Amino acid sequence: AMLEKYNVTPQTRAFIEAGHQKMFIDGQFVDSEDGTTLNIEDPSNGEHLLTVPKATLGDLDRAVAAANRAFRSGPWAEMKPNERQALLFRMADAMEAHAQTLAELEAIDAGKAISGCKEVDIAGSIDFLRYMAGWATKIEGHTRNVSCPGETFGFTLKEPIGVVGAIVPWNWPLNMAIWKMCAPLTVGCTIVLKPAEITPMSMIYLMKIWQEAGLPDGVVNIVIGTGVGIGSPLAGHPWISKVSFTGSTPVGKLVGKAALENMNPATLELGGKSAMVAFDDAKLEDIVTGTLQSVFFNSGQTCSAGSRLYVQRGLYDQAVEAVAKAANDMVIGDPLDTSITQGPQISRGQLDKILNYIESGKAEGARLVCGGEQADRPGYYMQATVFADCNNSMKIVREEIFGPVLAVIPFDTEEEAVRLANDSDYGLTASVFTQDVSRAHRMVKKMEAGTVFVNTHDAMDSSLPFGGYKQSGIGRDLGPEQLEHFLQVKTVIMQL
Ligand code: TXE
Repeated sequence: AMLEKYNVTPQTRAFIEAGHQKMFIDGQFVDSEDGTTLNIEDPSNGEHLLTVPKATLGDLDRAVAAANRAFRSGPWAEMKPNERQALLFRMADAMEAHAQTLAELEAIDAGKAISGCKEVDIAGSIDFLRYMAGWATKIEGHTRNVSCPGETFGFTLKEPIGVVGAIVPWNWPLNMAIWKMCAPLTVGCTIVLKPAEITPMSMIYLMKIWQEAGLPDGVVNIVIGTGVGIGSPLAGHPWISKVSFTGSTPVGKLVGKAALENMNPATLELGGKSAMVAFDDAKLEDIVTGTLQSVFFNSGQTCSAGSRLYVQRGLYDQAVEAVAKAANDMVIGDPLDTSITQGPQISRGQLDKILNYIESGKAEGARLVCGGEQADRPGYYMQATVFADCNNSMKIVREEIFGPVLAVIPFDTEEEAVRLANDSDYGLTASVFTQDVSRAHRMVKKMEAGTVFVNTHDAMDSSLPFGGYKQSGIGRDLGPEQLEHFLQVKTVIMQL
């Protein structure tokens, strides 16, 4: 239905009209060895889009074996850092040339509003690949002034850790995969990546264009399948050396344990329930922009979304009114319509989860200011919703809803704001809204979160690390900090 209504690129049209797309192992587009498939649906109307292979354990083994071969021998293993850097830049250029198709496939598959998807998901991914590529020639060990007996020279080497097993979710399918792949590729690792089983399209297309750009066989392998079917076996696979995961906290714990069984480190980017704290002197437009960039962006399906808004009593009524207006102004529609700001939720299951939280918010006495219902159209659309007069004992304030649902809570003093904001199992991001520089600095230090924003929320940059405190995860993506997760340090002591 979408293809009839919108003028998509010939590549997008051909991709979907093919009716079936293959996964990518050792430089080949392949079906699963037993021929089984998964159905991919369009979340904006529930219609069938196409089928993809459902990998078996044998397919997974072949992918991991190919990644091992590519890591140890052949063109990738022999590539100099500056050659690898040049290749990564070519891969980024290819993404730029195909940005429109990538955005369309992502919008169709994940239900993303295409304008935001192009600006944030696709452009952000290209920027990050270029950012990381720059580090390929700048990986350094150290020489140390050693005091060993005799004449001794001591230094360290940084080496790529090996084959990386990556597992990513459906909320930012291309972007999260790029977050997982760029750092390992930069330092010379190879990858087996499992997209979420409901959103594999952009990764399949990316492999077509990366292969054309010159990515050698086996360096990146894409296996498609369920979490239990191949995600868990990938995380615990004996031939990988590192696990990198983004997804829910319960699954992250399973993945981390599976990695540790093989003594492999795991980077885990997990759930969140991030607090926005607005003082009386905050600018309303900053608060509104913060919600539009986080809890109301991407249909609220963002781990770092500011889903709890604490407002000091003097600004409280005005802030509730302002965020409710922002929520009411969200434009729901077809993902490919460039004028919309909100697409559907990813699935019936996620929509039902959100609707259950709405009921729980009402039952626990929160005041529904706007939204609160499934939107009246086909597909899994949810109205942007604001609950006011919430408190920290309510489920809608404690648990990750993963939808466009904001809970607003009043506070009186700075101490109270700190206590309420930190009263969460999660610690991914937090934000502070104030014109008082001293207070901003005090709050930054006190917030228990991997990222603290001031007068904004969910601003990202390729150079700045992103990751969680507390139950929001272990390790960091982005920035030079991420590179360390894919490097081993080798100590060399030479008796001269
Ligand atoms: O996530 P899962 P789900 C949160 C959000 C959402 C909830 C459930 O609150 O409502 O999680 O979403 C793979 N071993 N987040 O169930 O299952 C799975 O196939 C190995 C926040 O979709 O964590 C997919 O590729 N892998 C989060 C990936 O894990 C397994 C983003 C993520 O899916 C597995 C997504 C297993 N046992 C959901 N089980 C964020 N941090 O942004 C599943 N997977």
